[in-house]
Amino acid sequence: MHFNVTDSHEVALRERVLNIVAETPVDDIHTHLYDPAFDKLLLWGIDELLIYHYLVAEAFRFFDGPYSDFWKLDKTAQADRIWDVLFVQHSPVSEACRGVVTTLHSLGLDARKRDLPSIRKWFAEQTVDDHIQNCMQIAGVKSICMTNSPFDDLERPVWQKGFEREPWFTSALRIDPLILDWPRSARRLNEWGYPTGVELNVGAFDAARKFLADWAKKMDARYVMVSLPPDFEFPANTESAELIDQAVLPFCRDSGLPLAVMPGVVRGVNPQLQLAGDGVERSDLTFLKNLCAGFPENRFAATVLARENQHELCVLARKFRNLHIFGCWWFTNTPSIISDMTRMRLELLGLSVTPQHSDARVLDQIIYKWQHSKSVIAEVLGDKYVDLLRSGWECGEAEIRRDVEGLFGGEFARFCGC
Ligand code: RAT
Ligand code: ZN
Repeated sequence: MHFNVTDSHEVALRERVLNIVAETPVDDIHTHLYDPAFDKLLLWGIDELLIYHYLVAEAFRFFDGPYSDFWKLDKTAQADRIWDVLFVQHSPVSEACRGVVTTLHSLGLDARKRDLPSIRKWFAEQTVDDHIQNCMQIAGVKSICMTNSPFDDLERPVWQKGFEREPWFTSALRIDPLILDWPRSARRLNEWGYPTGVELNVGAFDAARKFLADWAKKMDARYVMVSLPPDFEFPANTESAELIDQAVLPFCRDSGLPLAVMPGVVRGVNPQLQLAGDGVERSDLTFLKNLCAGFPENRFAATVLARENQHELCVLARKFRNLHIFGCWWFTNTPSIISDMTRMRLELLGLSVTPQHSDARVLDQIIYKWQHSKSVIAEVLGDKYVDLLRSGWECGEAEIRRDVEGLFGGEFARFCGC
């Protein structure tokens, strides 16, 4: 039976949801942004926006000639070429291109004039500290979780030297090289004072655990994170699986940190595209089921790259409360897919999910990534509350606010045990 609900009641409810979603500040739980102490590693401004690898991949579809013609250009010249081909010669309809437009518009710049030099001039007049505040305020982001890798030669020295962190920058300890390239990582661990051979044995696992403990402490990490290929298996007789079993999981249990896994990425499908050259394949999620079932004392967060995996991921989360689903990652971060995925997650899991993270690599991107995602999430939530209303359950303002706060960071914090 459907309750008799007037159209105006539904319109008002949708409007309320829209406003609450717009007003609710977000914990952005996965980005590639840095505290300003990392100096040039924190990317911002129009040229960085234009040479974002999502746009590079799109621009190359129009470029003729060797890839090196583009790569040999300096940053400004690369940005010029991308602007010309994706914004002047064609209309910027893709999600990544529209993102630049939304961002400029929200910063008060008129992109319609197609005047790149004057946009550049405006950015040149900003200071980084003010710009961070400005972007966070416009985006409604209250904290930014960095992706921090001790294996990154540019960021490691900053950690080693020490710095005072802005309180709104949190950290996730990223460990792809440790898991996916042990022989090289073993050599590096040795150099850094964690004696180990390349052979995996008790000593090697001890060294890896100590390394994780030291870096998680130094970074004050909220969780540990690794991206994985689509065919990743666990348990398995592989270095990666053994390291997870004997080093990462014990460390996570001891420290209480969740392990976030990001399966589905195929690195370097077209190496000529450099950072833009990674692809996607459907993952075998058996490994995740085995982790969740075999290690109930561990907590796992997951975002999966292939659209085809999203339904089974939701079902997996229904079976295992030590699994938290987050974000519409990378190629799934487009309005139509966010809409599908968020709908499916809410329908199968209710509110125990984190529907989105920004994955911003350029500070200014938090503006468009959140604006675009929030408008889709608000629409989906509006539908859900209206469905409830028609079924005989009305949610009040405070209840909706509570739910939305959960979706934008509260649930993840609870899951992490914060
Ligand atoms: O989305 C991206 O920018 C990718 O290049 C990756 O960094 C991905 O998000 C990852 O964290 O591996
Ligand atoms: Zn990322």
